[in-house]
Amino acid sequence: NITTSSKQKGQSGYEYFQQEAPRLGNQYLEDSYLIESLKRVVPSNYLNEIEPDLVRFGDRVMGDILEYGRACENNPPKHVAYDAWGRRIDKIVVDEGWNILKDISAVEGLVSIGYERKQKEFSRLYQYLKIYLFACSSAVFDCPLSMTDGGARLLELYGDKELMTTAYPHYVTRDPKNFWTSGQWMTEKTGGSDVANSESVAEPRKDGSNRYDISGYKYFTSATTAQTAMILARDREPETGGFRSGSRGLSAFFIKIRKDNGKDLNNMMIHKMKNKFGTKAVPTTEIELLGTEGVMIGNKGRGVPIIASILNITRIHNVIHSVATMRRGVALARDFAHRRKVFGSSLAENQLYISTLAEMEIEYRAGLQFLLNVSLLLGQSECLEKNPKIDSLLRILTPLSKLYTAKQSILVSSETIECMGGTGYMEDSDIPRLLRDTQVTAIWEGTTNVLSMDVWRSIKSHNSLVVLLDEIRSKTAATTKAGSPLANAKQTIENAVKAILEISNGSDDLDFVIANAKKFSFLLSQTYMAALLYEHALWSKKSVDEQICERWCFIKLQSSKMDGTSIAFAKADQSWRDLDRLIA
Ligand code: UCC
Ligand code: FAD
Repeated sequence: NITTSSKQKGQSGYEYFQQEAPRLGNQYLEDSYLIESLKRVVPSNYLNEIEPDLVRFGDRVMGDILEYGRACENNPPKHVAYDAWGRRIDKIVVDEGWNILKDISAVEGLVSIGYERKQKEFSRLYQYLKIYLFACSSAVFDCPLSMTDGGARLLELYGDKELMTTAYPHYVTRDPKNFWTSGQWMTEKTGGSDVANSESVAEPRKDGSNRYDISGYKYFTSATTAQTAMILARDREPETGGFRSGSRGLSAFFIKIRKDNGKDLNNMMIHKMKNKFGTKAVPTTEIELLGTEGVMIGNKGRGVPIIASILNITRIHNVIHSVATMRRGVALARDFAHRRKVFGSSLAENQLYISTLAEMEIEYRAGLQFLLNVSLLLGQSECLEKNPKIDSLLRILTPLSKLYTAKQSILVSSETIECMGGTGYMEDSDIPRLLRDTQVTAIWEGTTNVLSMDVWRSIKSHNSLVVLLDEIRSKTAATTKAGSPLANAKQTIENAVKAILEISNGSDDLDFVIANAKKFSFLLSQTYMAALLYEHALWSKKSVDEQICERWCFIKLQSSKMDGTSIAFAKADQSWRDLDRLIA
C-alpha cells in the first residue's frame, strides 16, 4: 500500500504529477537483517533486555534526533574570534541542537553503556548498536562520542587516580549536566599520518607539580566544543635537556579546553574554523597551544602507543558510521524503488535497478557482519579473561574493518545518490550529506594506506595473520552439500586463504609488502567477511543468506581470477617501480 504519487494543481489550473518522497520508519524494526543477526550473536537473556530500548531508540532517531541533526546541518558552527569591542573571545557558536544532542547522548548512555558493562561482554555491542542507529540522524555527533569513548578507554588503561576521579566519571555519566566530551588532537601541519614529526613541546612546570605548559599548532581539532582533549607533545629529555625527535620523543597529555570559569580558553588560540567538504555540523578548527596546561598520561615517550588506545576505539566507531551510512542509503533507495515509476512500471520491478540495489544490500550485509564481529571481540577483550587470540584478532581486524567499510560506504552512498536520480543530488533531499559525511571515513583515524601498513605492523607484532586464517578456517569448517551455494563459497574461501598464504610468504621483500599493502588488506577483509557471511548462512539456513555468501565470494574473491596463484598483485620488480615513478 505504498503511496507512489499524487496529482497537484499547478498555478495554471492543470494538475501535475507529484512524486512521493522516500520514507523511513523505525530504524531498528525496519532493519530485519540486523534483527536476525542479533539473534545469532547475542544470548536471548541479553537480547530480551536490550531490544525494547533498541526499538524505542529506533523511533527516536527518526524523530527529535533527526530534527536536531537537521537543525545543526542548516546552522553550521561559527568561530567568533573577537567581540564587538575588539576583545579576543574565541567563541565557537553552535546550533542549540548540537548541545541537545550532547544531552541526549548522555541520557541514552551512548558512551556509558560500554563502561557500565551491565551486559558484560555484550555491552559494547549494545552501545555500538545504539550509535549505529544514531549516526546518520545526528549530524555526525557520533564523532565527538567516538573520541570521548576512546578517551574513557585511554584513562581506564593509563589514567592515574587523579584523572580517574576528576575526568573519567564525566565521560561515562548519564547525567547531561555532568557529561563531558573529549577530543583527540594528534594531527599537526607536519603530518597526520606521520605523527612522529610533530612539533608541539611540553615544558614541565617548576613548581614540582605534574603539570606541563604545552605549545604547538594543532592543525585539525574536531568537536572543539568538547571539555577536554588528549594530545601529543614532546617533552625534554633529562639527560640532554633537549627535545627527543621521532615518535619515542612524544608523550600523551590530558588537557582541559577551557579554564575553570568555562569561558576562557586554557592558554590557546583558535585560528580558524575548517571549511570542510562534509561533517559540516562538527566544529573542526586549527588551534595554537600557547602554554596550555596539561597533565602527562602514562610514561614519558610512550605517547603514540598510549594514544593508539583511542585510535583502536575510534576506528571501530568509524566502522559503525560507515555501515550505518550503507544501511541508510539502501533503506532510502529501496523505499524509493517502490514509489518511483519509470517506463510504465515501478523501479522495484526493474531488473537492472534491483540488481544495483542487491549489490548495495550485499555490501551492507557484509559490512554489518564485520561490525557485529569486531564489536563483540572488543567487548570480549575488555570483559573476559585475557585471551591472546582475541587480542590478536582485534588488533588486525580493527584496521581491516575500518579501511574496508569506509571504502564500501563511499561507493554505496554514491550509488544511493544515483538511485534517487537528480533529486538525490539535491542538498535539500538530505541525501548528498550521506556521501559527504562518509568520504572522510577513509581519511580521518588513519587513511587507507596508513591502515594497510598498520595491518602489517599487527602481523609482525601480534602474529595476527596466523590467528586470522585459523579463525577463517574455523568459521567455514562445517561442510555442506556438494554443489550447493555454500559449498561453492567454501571452495572459493579456501582458495583465497591459499593465495593469502602465498602472498604473505613473499613478505620478507619489503618492496613487495609496501606495493601491495592495500590490495592485501582488501583481500584479507573480503575473505574474512566471506567467512562471516558463511557463518551466518550456516546458522540461518536461509537460501537468501547462502546465495548472498556465494555471490560475495564470486564478486570479491573469484571474479578476480584468484585460483591460489593468479591474483593481480603488483610485482615488486624494478620495471613496476620505474613506471610508478614515471607516472608520479
Ligand atoms: O582523525 C582524527 C579524529 C577525527 C575525528 C574522530 C572521528 C572518529 C570516527 C567516528 C565516526 C563518525 S584523530 C587523528 C587520527 N590519526 C591517526 O589515525 C594517525 C595515523 N597514523 C598512524 O596510525 C601511525 O601508524 C602511527 C602514528 C600510530 C604510528 O606511526 P609510527 O610513527 O610509524 O610509529 P611506530 O613506531 O610504528 O609505532 C609506535 C608505537 C609502537 O609501539 P612500541 O613502541 O611499543 O613498539 C606501535 O606498536 O605505537 C604502537 N602502535 C600501536 N599500538 C601503533 N599503532 C598502534 C595501534 N593501532 N594499536 C596499538
Ligand atoms: P598525510 O599524512 O600527508 O597523507 C597524504 C597522503 O599520503 C594520503 O593519501 C596518505 O594515505 C598517504 N600516506 C601517508 N603516509 C603513507 C604511507 N606510509 N604509505 C603510503 N601512503 C601514505 N586529526 C586529529 O588529530 N584530530 C582531529 O580531531 C581530526 N579531525 C579531522 C577532521 C576532518 C574532517 C579531517 C578531514 C581530518 C581530521 N584530522 C584530525 C586529521 C586526520 O587524522 C588526518 O587528515 C589524516 O590522518 C591524514 O593526515 P594528513 O592530512 O596530514 O595527510
